[in-house]
Amino acid sequence: MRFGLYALGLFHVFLHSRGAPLRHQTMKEFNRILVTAALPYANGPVHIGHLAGCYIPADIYVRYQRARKKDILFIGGSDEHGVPITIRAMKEGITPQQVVDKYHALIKKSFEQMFISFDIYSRTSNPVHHETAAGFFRKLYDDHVFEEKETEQYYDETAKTFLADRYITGTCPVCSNPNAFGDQCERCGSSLSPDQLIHPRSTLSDAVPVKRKTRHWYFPLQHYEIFLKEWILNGHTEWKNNVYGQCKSWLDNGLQPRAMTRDSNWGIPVPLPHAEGKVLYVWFDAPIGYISATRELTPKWADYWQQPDTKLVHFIGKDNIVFHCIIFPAMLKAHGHYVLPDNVPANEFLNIEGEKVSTSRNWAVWVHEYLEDFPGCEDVLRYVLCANAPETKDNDFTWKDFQDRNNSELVSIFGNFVNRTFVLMHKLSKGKVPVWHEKIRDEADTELIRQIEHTKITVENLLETYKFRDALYTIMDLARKGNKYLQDKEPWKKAGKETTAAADQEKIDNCLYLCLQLTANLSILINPFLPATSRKMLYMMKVVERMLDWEHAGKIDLLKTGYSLRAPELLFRKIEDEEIKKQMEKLHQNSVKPNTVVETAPPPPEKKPEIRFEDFDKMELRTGMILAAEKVAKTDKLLKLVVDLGFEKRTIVSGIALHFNAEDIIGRQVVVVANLAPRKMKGIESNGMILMAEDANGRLIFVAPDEKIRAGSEVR
Ligand code: B3M
Ligand code: ZN
Repeated sequence: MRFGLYALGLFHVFLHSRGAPLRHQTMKEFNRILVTAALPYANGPVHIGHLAGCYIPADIYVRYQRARKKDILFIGGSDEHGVPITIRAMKEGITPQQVVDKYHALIKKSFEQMFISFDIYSRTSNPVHHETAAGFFRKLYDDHVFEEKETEQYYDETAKTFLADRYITGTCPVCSNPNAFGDQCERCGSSLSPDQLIHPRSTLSDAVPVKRKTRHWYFPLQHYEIFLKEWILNGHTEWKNNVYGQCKSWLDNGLQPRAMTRDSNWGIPVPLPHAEGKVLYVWFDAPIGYISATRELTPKWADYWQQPDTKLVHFIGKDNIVFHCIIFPAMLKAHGHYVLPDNVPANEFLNIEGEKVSTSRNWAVWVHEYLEDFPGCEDVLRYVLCANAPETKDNDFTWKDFQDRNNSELVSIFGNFVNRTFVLMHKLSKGKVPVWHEKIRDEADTELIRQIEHTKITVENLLETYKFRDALYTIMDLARKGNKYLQDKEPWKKAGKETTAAADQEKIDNCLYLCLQLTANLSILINPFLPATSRKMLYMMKVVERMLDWEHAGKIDLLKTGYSLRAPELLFRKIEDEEIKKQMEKLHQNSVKPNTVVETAPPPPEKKPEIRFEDFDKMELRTGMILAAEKVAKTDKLLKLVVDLGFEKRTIVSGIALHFNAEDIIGRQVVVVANLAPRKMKGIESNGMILMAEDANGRLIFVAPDEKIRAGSEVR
């Protein structure tokens, strides 16, 4: 077991080092640490995926560094701007302010109850944040960092507002989902831009949006490409593979300017004259929220943000990597006065029972509901989410695994060891810490002492390199070894006689002494992971919080001989099948089933009356090729085409502009109804018709010969 684990640990170091083992970490001396955890959108409660992805690892790291007496701050808060908030407000029929007030309070409480020990949990609607973010923008503006550009964007003439990508729905060009969003199709996962949607509609009014000119300030990311490449790809080879890989792919693909402002009335107003109706882009202001919250917390905030001996660490989920590794660092660099992150140990996603978490489908385990259903089991969730953390790849949470890990790891290994130790001490040593008899120390004792010392160092190395799962496993392994030691020594067998021989009593003493010291060590080691459990152990040992200082780990004189300890309390309770069954039912009952049909089943076709062959034969159908195509001015749907019919060229106006870009269809083979009477459309005479097939979702496909054929060939 042990070799397996160490081998794994080494393998990781080797992989991550990319030939320069921990170069950055060993070379740089830091005097203070600033830890941030992603600011969750205050548009809904937090679920266990959020905890596993970012808050639990961040909290473990912070608690560990605090135990090491490091100067460290842990910054969090709610992200209260952006489209997610306004969409939620629309859905609930309340104002954005009411949305953020409601969810900020709920999220904050969930974090507190899960013992996420922020030094501050702020919110981006605070005045100090508005001022900090606007000031940051203004500084970049004054330094002429931004490029000002006018572009065309979708505008809803009914709602009289520009539409954020999320506010536009339409048919997905990839999978034909009729309800895809302008930024993404949630059915097939394609990331989209609003222009790609077929039949775009505004979610505000259902109107067909029109293009309108608008002016915005762009951050020229491309100017930071060389710097970012050097800083990340050469300077931070120790970053996690998933993070490093994503950065590399962004950098390899080349960076583009990004608009840092939006047309909206919810957010931080752009601090410039003539910028009414414009706010800062939520991803511009949100990361600055870390700075604002630090300002709010301490007058010494600038030390943490501006002194180069600060170690800045961002804990986030994988969907936020580009913002924290590329865009925000480029902003900080452009500003010039700030430190850059030393690491961004992002996790992947946690799925639930084999399926992706979906808040819209309610396929999630909500933290506030867990806390209600499992009072007093906060540490159990912390344990399971760390033991099973999606550190290197997406992972799955299942209720069965939750139960197993509780019952056969926390209860049977950790809890059992501590409980047996206490019970035996009361039975065989009058409730007092026995004497240690060095002269009879045997090999098993020596090995256990070595394991205690060794575990401390291993856990330290793993935590410093953000391998929380392996660190937790190592600690559990030590408890496992404690159980084995106790089982092998069987102190209860030597005792219980009328008078226990002095030599036997000495053996009992040594065994209990070491088990008690191991218990004390476990309370220190497990403290960052399971803080409530650790406190329970302190209470049972009647020792003060200071014992949890990391420097005490690895020692075997933590509890002094003769010291009397309290009666044990169970650290963990068994979780019953019935409870798990209930959770499974809850998950399935409350969730909305996904749209399983990819193509909506078409309604029965409307049949036309029978025709005779002569009727059909009246049509002149011919193959053609599109030579030119252009959008008809002032229409959404019409394209003006020039089609080659071999013997002549025709102008045909076709209502396919919502489905095809003009430039994409030039050169296509088509079938034309060549003898259709001319019709005028928007002042253009159309001479013929292009045949299209249309599916139940309204998607149009060209009907064309499936091989190249001379233009003008007859179709019949
Ligand atoms: N609110 C996105 C998210 O919750 C965003 C994070 C901001 S961190 C500065 O995933
Ligand atoms: Zn799709």
